[in-house]
Amino acid sequence: MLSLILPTYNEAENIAELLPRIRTVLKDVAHEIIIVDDDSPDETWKVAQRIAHDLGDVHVIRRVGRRGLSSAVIEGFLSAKGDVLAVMDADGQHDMGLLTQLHAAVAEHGGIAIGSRYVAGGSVGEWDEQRYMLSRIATRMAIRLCAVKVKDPMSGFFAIARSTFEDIHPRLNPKGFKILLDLLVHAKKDTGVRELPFSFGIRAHGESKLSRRVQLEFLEYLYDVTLGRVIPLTFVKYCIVGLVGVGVHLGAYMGFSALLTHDAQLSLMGFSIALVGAIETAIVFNFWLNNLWTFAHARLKGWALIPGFLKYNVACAFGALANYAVSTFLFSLAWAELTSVVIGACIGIVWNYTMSRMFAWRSA
Ligand SMILES: Nc1nc2c(ncn2[C@@H]2O[C@H](COP(=O)(O)OP(=O)(O)OP(=O)(O)O)[C@@H](O)[C@H]2O)c(=O)[nH]1
Ligand SMILES: [Mg+2]
Repeated sequence: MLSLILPTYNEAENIAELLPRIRTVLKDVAHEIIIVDDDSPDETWKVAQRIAHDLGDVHVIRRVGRRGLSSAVIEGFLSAKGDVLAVMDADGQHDMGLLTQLHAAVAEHGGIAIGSRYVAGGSVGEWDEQRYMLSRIATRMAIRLCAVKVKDPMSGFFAIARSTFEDIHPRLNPKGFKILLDLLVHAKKDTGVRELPFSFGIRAHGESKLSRRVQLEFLEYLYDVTLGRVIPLTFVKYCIVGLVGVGVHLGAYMGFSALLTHDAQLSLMGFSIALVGAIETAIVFNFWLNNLWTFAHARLKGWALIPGFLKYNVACAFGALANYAVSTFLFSLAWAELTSVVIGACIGIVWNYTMSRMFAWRSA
């Protein structure tokens, strides 16, 4: 039996057109169709549920509060009944005529069968030069990581034997868009893979979800499955935010001190006030960027931001105090303003790091 997963986000118009056509194509293959929708604002799930109501072999999973193509596909696979699992975009770009061949290839040989744009006879259709180049570069980088080499590891159109999926599943890192790549990265080397050519079509209705964020997630994924195994991505992001934060600290200090300088003179009091303003500005900035990027997977929203921000201030308090004490001390000894500010900021960072090593992660 074939279980076909259709991941959807804002595909209400497409799904209504697609389902009857898929059923015609698969009329001679025992199958079920599982639509996994991430609570689309255009209510794709509602349209799909209405259609599924009359059709025993169509099921809808509506995921609330979660987003992500890879994780949606995995959720579909996990709830499927078939011994062959397949996935296809729900926007009409994948040639559904190939479905029976993908199914037959896996039913006969096991492993994975890919609808491939980069083998002879396949094509990407009407992409502009920029998208084509980006895709080629990303594909080349991706191929290097795959345990099993293929021409199109980024295709969203493939079938996989249930047993192969179950074997790989515990090792998956379902971040972002590229579920096939993740399967090929974590597959056993001797997994049988076949590529069948197809031409990538034009989206029937609606908009692409291949945003800049998705592209950034792809780069993060590449890091995760290589260097990220030694140095976690979250730590690297935290350090990058910290470094940018030093720049913000300096910039804010210069702004505040300009306001407090009179007749080209900055008193110790003025210096202290500018410094406190700069330290808090840097704390606000670091909190904002860490919340947006470093810890995006656990992002605080709405009212939860307030206690989160207060706790973050407590966590930074010792470093901030060390920063303040060193900078004002140096300034009172008549050191140059900016030198005092930069040395204070560095001491604050070293202090935070040392305290963390000594008390929080003693044995790390
Ligand atoms: N459940 C779920 N489905 C998604 C998500 N993002 C994209 N999809 C679906 O995954 C499929 C592929 O997304 P597309 O936006 O078509 O990506 P693409 O085909 O690479 O890009 P285009 O050529 O611009 O269409 C479509 O059926 C989308 O509706 C998501 O976050 N959750
Ligand atoms: Mg598409």
